[in-house]
Amino acid sequence: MEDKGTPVGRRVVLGMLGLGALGVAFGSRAQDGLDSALSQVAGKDPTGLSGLLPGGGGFRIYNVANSVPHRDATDYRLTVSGLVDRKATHTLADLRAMPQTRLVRDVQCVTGWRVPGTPFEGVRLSHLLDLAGVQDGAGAVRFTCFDGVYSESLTLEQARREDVLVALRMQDKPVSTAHGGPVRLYVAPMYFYKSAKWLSGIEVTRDVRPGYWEHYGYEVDAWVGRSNGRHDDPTS
Ligand SMILES: Nc1nc2c(c(=O)[nH]1)N[C@H]1C(S)=C(S)[C@@H](COP(=O)(O)O)O[C@H]1N2
Ligand SMILES: [Mo]
Repeated sequence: MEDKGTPVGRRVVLGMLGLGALGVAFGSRAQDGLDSALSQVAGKDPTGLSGLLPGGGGFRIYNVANSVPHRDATDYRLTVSGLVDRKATHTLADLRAMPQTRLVRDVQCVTGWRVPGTPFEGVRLSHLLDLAGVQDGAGAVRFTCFDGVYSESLTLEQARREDVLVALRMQDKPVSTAHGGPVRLYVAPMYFYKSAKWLSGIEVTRDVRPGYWEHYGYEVDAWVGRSNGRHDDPTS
């Protein structure tokens, strides 16, 4: 009967008992609540006006799922699987310990909005692929998300570009929950739908498997300015 309210209550209690950092625990819960509330409103906002709310920073917040479970340093995992020699499961600490690359590029959504000069920082996707050892016969990479709904894909050649990151930071701070934190993909030269939020799986496959929006007509090769019938200036 009281099960509904239990998870949050237990988290807070565990925070009090184990960590002793009561203010921090409450502070971060409150922030997450704001972030996810904003992302849920914005995801269903046909006017796009919620992109102008504080925290948007010129971005529209998109979420095709009804809700997104929160993950942080304690429970976040990124799996690398498929046609690889060494399957891997990386924690946030693992990813933070790897070489980091910072890129500053414009972001372009296929619906028209553009945000200039946005810093993204994280691990090159090519580094994770090298760690796993891509097998002969592999031709593509599929990305899955812990929202349980979204997916994306790149060819192996695209995935190995230097401007494709598994991003831990955006706008020079940790990727917020609303923007797909703690870890999102960042594909600098392509329309922003390629940059899967709440990234949880990297699967090396033989062929490209079209992602979520690509089933609704977006192009698989999503180069900014050279796809989807648009003529925007390139972003990378
Ligand atoms: N998991 C997930 N990733 C996603 C999306 C989404 O709805 N779910 N939307 C995509 C689209 S269309 C865009 S434009 C960007 C928006 O990123 P933002 O919400 O950080 O502005 O995320 C992309 N990645
Ligand atoms: Mo988009």
